[in-house]
Amino acid sequence: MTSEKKLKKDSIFAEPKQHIVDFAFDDAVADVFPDMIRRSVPGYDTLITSIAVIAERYSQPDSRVYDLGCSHGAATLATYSRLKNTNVEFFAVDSSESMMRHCKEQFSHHISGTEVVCLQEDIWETEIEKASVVIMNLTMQFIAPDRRQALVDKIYNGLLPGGALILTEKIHYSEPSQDDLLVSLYHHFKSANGYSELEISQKRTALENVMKLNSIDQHHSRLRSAGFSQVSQWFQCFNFVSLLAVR
Ligand code: GEK
Repeated sequence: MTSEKKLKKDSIFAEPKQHIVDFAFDDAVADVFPDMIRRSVPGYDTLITSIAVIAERYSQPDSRVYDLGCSHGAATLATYSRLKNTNVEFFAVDSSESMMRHCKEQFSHHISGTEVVCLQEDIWETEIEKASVVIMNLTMQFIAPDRRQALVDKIYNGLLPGGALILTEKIHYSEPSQDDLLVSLYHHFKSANGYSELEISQKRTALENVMKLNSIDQHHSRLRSAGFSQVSQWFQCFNFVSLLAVR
């Protein structure tokens, strides 16, 4: 888990903006990310701790663990702390230069030498091989929907038999009244965490073109089409779920 003690407060959308530009993982976001993600993702710390527990269960000797869209590297760090005395290799991948800078800085406090390979690249460029565990914690939602099946296929092909993909996503419900309920509970969660109505609505607009949500059924069928033999939902808090897919 991240050790950043004093989290810089996220106030990116606190003032009224004339033009809301598409959300980007730039310096401003990367600087406040640990605060933003905890106040915006219900159960984030539980997710991180539990991902490490699941990763430990599925890791295999002489294999690799990938964290795709690692941001500050929280999932890698938590997993590394459970597996550091094994011969598992870690790959932390993020396309954002700002995120990768923070990630390397985080790792420098906790990890000696070059035990985690940090790759600042698009997931599309990442060669996934000999993987026992692939973590995609809240990243698939930022991948173009028409490329998601190809990405899941690529992850499946890079996993060893018995290897696991841990996939956490914000989801939408196809039944409108259910979706409205979960979205409104989620907004209530954000306002309980100190975000104003203005912040919630401006961020929502900024994310509209960038973050495209699937339903849980779409995630299940994509994972099944790729060939995963077992797909289990192990986490849900409001409209955030996490799936464990085993090859
Ligand atoms: C955590 N997993 O704290 N290639 C590489 N990275 C990407 C791509 C891409 N195509 N698209 C988006 N990203 C983290 C949280 S945040 C979730 C993940 C959020 C990266 C992007 O730069 C960002 O760092 C991350 O995916 C998504 O456990 O902010 O809601």
